[in-house]
Amino acid sequence: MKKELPGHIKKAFKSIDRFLPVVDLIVELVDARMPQGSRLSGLINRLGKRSLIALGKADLAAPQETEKWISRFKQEGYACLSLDSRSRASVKKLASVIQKIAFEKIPGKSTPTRKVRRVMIIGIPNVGKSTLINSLAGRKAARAANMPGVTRDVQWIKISGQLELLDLPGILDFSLLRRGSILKLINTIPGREDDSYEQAGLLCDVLTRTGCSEAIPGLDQSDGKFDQFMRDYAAKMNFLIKGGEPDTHRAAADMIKRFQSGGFGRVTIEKAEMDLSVLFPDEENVQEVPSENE
Ligand SMILES: Nc1nc2c(ncn2[C@@H]2O[C@H](COP(=O)(O)OP(=O)(O)OP(=O)(O)O)[C@@H](O)[C@H]2O)c(=O)[nH]1
Ligand SMILES: [Mg+2]
Repeated sequence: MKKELPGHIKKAFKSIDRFLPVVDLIVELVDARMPQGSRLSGLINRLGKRSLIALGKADLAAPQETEKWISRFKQEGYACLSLDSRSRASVKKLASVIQKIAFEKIPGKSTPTRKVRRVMIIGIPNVGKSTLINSLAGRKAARAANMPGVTRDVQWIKISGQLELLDLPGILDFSLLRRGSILKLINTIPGREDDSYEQAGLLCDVLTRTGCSEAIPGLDQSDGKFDQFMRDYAAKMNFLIKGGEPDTHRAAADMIKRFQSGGFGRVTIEKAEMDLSVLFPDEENVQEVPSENE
């Protein structure tokens, strides 16, 4: 099935190409709960600029896994650090790394004479780009909210006399769109309310496959009997419909929301040593869709 990218994402691709010549550094913001699976590596490689990977929403991911991911990305040759945009210390650390790399001389290239350095923040929808920019700017310069597709236009935001940041809409390419249902679990793609039961099924399946089943109480004991597990979960949460029957639909919606907001603790669903196919087993069966942007 041929899929189209939404208009604001196509526009974002055009803005990236337009502003690329004046950009000194790209910050690739990924989700620390799924670092490789939320990367836009095809795009970043194509741009060929100096870049750094920030593992965002690190407060929602397992700290020891985040450390492993940082080592893995560093071994692969990337500058990399974790980020919790709600922590001043974490944002300050990123600010100083950005400042350092953006002003570093690139061997064999002349240093720009302008005193301002420009940084592009690139990442999938809802990963926290605008929140990061606001934290770096110390003011509410960009609109941020917990749903994908909030930023519709590009905007340069002045951080200091020396740094300007470009806020872009969230980007999805075709390889990421193929991972649609799993990306719904981290709210990159909006999940529909009436899909909740199916999504909770996927969540339990993914957590089991990736060795995180202990995150949701009782899941590791459920022996793959999902319907019964949801009935038990609903009863435990006191989600009941008339007659005392468990309201499994409400339970499923609650489970997804709770997972997304860290209510089951800090969970990294993609482990650093894990092959991407564990998380996306159907990937190679999906037909390649050519894209002007890939
Ligand atoms: N827990 C946690 N939540 C974060 C963090 N950074 C951002 N968020 C939340 O993630 C949601 C999305 O943030 P935005 O900054 O709007 O994300 P965005 O990447 O700009 O989204 P689009 O513009 O839609 O692509 C908001 O509810 C933020 O509060 C973080 O480090 N930790
Ligand atoms: Mg935004």
